[in-house]
Amino acid sequence: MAEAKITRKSKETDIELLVRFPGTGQSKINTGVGFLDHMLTLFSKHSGMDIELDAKGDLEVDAHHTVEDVGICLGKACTQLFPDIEKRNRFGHAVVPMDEALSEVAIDLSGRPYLHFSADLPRVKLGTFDIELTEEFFRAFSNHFKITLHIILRYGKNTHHCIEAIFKACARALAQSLEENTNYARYGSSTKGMIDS
Ligand SMILES: [Mn+2]
Repeated sequence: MAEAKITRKSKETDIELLVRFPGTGQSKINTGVGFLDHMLTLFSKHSGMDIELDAKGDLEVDAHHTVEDVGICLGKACTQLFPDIEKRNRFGHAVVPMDEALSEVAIDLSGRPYLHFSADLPRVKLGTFDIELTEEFFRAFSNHFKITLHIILRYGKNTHHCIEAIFKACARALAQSLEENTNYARYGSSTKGMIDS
């Protein structure tokens, strides 16, 4: 089991993060933003990564800095944990329903950051979590893990369900992309012979 530890302190947030892979289904998450804790707990479970996270952010402003900086730290942790993408599936895809909502996510552990985020969501809050922070979280994550990440919400009515379907699909697609591939272990997953920017 490999682990990565990230400590990040700024004037806006103070974050300690430990990620283990392959995980045991355990997570201990406290960001002060209840909905984000809920999303990261299920992200941990479905991605196969154990996440221990303690984040203290400037919630008196709003949840923006906390959500974004947690995404940055998670991306950095994954970069540390997976230096051997050539041996893994590299691509991952998942379509995940959450009751009436359906989300599709495709991932390429490409070494190049790119986020496509297509979700028609109302600009509401779930607890202290602004819905538009979902995109900010995944942008920070894809920028710092340097992956190509396409997120599409196909449909859905309940905003909580929609966001949950997105996080679950992302976790499942990520788990697939991270699986070790015996063929690629022999000859690599890139025709260039390397994965980089
Ligand atoms: Mn839920």
